[in-house]
Amino acid sequence: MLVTTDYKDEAGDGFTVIASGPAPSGRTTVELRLPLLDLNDRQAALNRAHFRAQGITAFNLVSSPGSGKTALLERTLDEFAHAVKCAVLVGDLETDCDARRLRRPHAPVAQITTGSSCHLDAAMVAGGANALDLEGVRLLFVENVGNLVCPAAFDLGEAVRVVLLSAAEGEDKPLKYPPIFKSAQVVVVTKLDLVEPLGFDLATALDNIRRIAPQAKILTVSSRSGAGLSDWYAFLRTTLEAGA
Ligand SMILES: Nc1nc2c(ncn2[C@@H]2O[C@H](COP(=O)(O)OP(=O)(O)OP(=O)(O)O)[C@@H](O)[C@H]2O)c(=O)[nH]1
Ligand SMILES: [Mg+2]
Repeated sequence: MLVTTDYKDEAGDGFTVIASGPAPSGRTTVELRLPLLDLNDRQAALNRAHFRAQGITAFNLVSSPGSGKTALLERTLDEFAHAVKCAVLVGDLETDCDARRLRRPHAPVAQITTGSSCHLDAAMVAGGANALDLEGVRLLFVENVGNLVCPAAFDLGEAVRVVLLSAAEGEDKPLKYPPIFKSAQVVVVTKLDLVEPLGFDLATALDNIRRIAPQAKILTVSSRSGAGLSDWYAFLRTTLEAGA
């Protein structure tokens, strides 16, 4: 026998309790269903308030696997983070490869391994942030799991969502994966040094980004040659000064 009852909590949000049983064993199973994204949004709001109270601006970096998130952060830690204290949380299903690449004496870094989850969620970020010494940190970069789909739905409590698109992926990705681009404050086209060798049509890519994400600021960079990185650092500085 299944008994399903809907309740409302003190905040007026709904949840469902499903009780089944008693089974032949005499046990009754009670299942509590809460809307997953509601829970995430609540934790994200807590994260956002916590970061703001600490004077930290959080960036959520999202892209396909291999678009150059860690490479951009490596350069940022080397060239920007001496003037402005930065910290990084980096998410992957397995390994601490990226955390080892990013580790610097002047920047706290922690790896989050998600097991089978294809995106970070707000609770993982809260746990990761607790593991970091955030004393004096002004910028927290959260490198999401490489995935152009699922991270779109999960607010982490960031102030700014940065979506990366590399020259190796093709011009059509904003058209094919619109939700993530629509949710971005900034789109960074990466691997600018590969535009020519790969025959990447940069003008079309920029048009596609503008069509899907007219709200987004667009930057073009190469973490290999350093092209465009001064614009990225200027953007970080402006965002900090604006107190986002
Ligand atoms: N030519 C060139 N290669 C780059 C650039 N940025 C990153 N790469 C290379 O691209 C590969 C992937 O870069 P990562 O920084 O690891 O990419 P990622 O987005 O962090 O990857 P995941 O964490 O696995 O999602 C590495 O071999 C980098 O050296 C760039 O600007 N130009
Ligand atoms: Mg990475």
